[in-house]
Amino acid sequence: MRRGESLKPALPQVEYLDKFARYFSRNKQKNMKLNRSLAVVAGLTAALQVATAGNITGKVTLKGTPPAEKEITQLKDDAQCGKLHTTVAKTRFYVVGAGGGLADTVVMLKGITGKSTGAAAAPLIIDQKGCEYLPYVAAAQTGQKILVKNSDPMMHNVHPTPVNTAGGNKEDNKAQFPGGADLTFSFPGTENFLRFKCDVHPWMFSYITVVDHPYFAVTDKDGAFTIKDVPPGKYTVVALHRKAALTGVEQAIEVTADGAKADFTLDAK
Ligand SMILES: [Cu+2]
Repeated sequence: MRRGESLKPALPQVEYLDKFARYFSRNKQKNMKLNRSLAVVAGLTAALQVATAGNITGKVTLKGTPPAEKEITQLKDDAQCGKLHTTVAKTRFYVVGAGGGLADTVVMLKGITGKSTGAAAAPLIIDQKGCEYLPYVAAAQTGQKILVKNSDPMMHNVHPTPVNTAGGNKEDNKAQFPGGADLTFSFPGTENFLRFKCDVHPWMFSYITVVDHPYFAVTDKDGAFTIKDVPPGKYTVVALHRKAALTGVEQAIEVTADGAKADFTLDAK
């Protein structure tokens, strides 16, 4: 073999590789353009969805005079828990704020199933502070993580007692030492006012309503609520309160791109 000949077969190969590189580069640019276009379309779709979804806002007002809240004497008499309170710890059955606004009312769309985004949602956080659960009333989606913290210098025992066992909700019971890791709970079935209790301190309760969609809110200290990003349409919205409306008070609403208003008046019982 003469010198030089060995290079000849390599030339077409180099040419081919070069062509391939140019072809790949062209297509890469095309693909990038396509990806950019798809991203723009996805962005527009998301923007349109947000633009057309509306918020349901409203206020829940209590009519009448509720029974007086009672001092939690067991808490006061507990050597450790009592000294964590500088004011009298009372029951939280009716928390009424400005203008008769009723706190701790769960407001949610009714009749929507299988729309939970709970698996991807930020966890609901419940704290144990001053030997009380905070908040007293909350709501979470099915499959959403519920993190329970212990901010107290003593042990608690976190004990959810669900009734929708047919829906897969399981009773649990975990001790939590001071400074211990947060405990995680999650429930696959819907349930109104799923009770959490503490076996160490028999006055400690929290009630978490588990919903199969993200369209719910809990009223604030003045009875106000906002249910965000509801797709336009006609719905039944229901207000639930442990004492004033245990089985719920309903009203029909229509949500447009401008949202909707839904005020409720509940009777003290
Ligand atoms: Cu406790």
